[in-house]
Amino acid sequence: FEAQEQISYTSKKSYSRNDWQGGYKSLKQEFDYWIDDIEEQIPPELKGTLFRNGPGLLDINGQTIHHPFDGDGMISRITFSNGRAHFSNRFVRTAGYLEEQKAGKILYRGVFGTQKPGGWLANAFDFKLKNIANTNVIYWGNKLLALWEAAEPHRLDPHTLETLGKEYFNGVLSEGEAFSAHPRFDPSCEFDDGKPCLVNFSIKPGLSTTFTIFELDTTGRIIRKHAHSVPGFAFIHDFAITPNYCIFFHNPVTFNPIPFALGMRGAGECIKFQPNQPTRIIIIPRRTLAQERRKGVQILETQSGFVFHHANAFEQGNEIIIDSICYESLPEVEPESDFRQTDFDALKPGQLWRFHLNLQDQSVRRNLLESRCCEFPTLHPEKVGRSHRYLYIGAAHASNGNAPLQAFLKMDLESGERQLWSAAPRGFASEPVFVPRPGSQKEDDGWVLALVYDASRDHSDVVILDGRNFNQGPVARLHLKHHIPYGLHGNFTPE
Ligand code: 3ON
Ligand code: FE
Repeated sequence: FEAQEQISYTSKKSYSRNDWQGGYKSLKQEFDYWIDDIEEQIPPELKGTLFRNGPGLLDINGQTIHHPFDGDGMISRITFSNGRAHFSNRFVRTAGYLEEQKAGKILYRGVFGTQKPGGWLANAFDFKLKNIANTNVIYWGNKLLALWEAAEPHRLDPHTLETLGKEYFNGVLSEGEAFSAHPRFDPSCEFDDGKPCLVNFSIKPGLSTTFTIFELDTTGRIIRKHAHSVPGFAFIHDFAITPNYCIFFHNPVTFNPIPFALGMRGAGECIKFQPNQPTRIIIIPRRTLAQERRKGVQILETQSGFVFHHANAFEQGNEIIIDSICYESLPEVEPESDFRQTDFDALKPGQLWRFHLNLQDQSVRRNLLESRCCEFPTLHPEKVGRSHRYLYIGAAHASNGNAPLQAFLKMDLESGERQLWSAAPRGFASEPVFVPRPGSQKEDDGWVLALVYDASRDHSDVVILDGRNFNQGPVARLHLKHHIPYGLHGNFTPE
């Protein structure tokens, strides 16, 4: 009877937790090969390189890390040319990675609860950070950079993926200074004759929080840098830009450093969500030239909630409109719990909301765009900071409830149409990346590239969907010779 109950219980779900767990194993080997196991065909016009970053190690020589966000960064690279694709992966040789691999044990505490062996006494008063370079990878100004939000970027050789060292942008960044993992690429900067530019930020936490904004030109030079301070502790992972503004969601959280100091919890586990306090939306002008007589930093308020990722923002009349994935609260990482045992049903899903920020009367209005559990929103690169029609997002297979990502959702915000391609029951999704078809005019004319972990083979696939139509399934599915642990972010470069 028990066995029967088990079956009916799991058959309601689009996944089994055991399958999902398979994507959270270390990949210790580094590969370099042409992908030869391909379903259907790689579009011959698809030319360029997809770089992905994410935790490659979930253990250090058998000592398991407490949370995937603490895992050492590993870059995967998939290069497309003439209908063929090449794969390679390399760990970022950060100082901490090299030391720990040599020692064969955990030497650093992680932000999300990884501790050195030996209990709290062995961890107390150790405030060193290991820059794990695991969150994003960008190619900008002829530099390939692995990013982690609490410290400086690591530069890699784009051809060999060899780690070249830490990047300080000609000394504009100082030793240990953060450069977030969520830069935004402005396709046409109004203040630089319409040339593209990269906008990024850093957060310096404390009793008050300092936001620093960086803008880089196409040669990779930091051409603007300015800092602003706001009261209170902040944990801010992502932001959005418009031609004139940077927008941050200052989620209501407090930080209690004592369990961290005493070696009992990671710093990230000492952040407590405050459901009865509002979210403050911080709007920082990208330029503060006196003659423009712009208002300074504006702070608007909205409901409590937690946002990791924004899809996009744009200006419309007196408003800034921003689409973001909101959670009802920040799930607390319990020090005793194992992330592999996550009870998805016990957590609230991330959902896509649209916020209207009225700069005239400082009011905020919001409406739900999509109730399906989703995460990792993306769009056409030319639409960043401009009004967009389409979004592509990682999504759950089922239309309600919380579950791991198994599908990709295309949203048409004009017609309201949704298209879903699902890899369920045994496939697990990750961040999609939209690549415009060369010479295309329409916003959805391109491909959506993503890694999918296939539990049935315990390997990962590179899936290519047609951005115009998800309904006929992938254009091509490239089978890798191994799995890739669930990753975080990445980017495509046509080079
Ligand atoms: O806020 C302070 C400043 C700061 C930058 C204190 C602090 C120590 C917490 C801190 C450091 C923050 C860090 C290192 C954050 C790293 C975040 C990270 C590696 C990943 C975040 C991922 C977010 C999401 C939503 C991932 C979703 C994943 C899935 C759906 C699974 O596939
Ligand atoms: Fe992120």
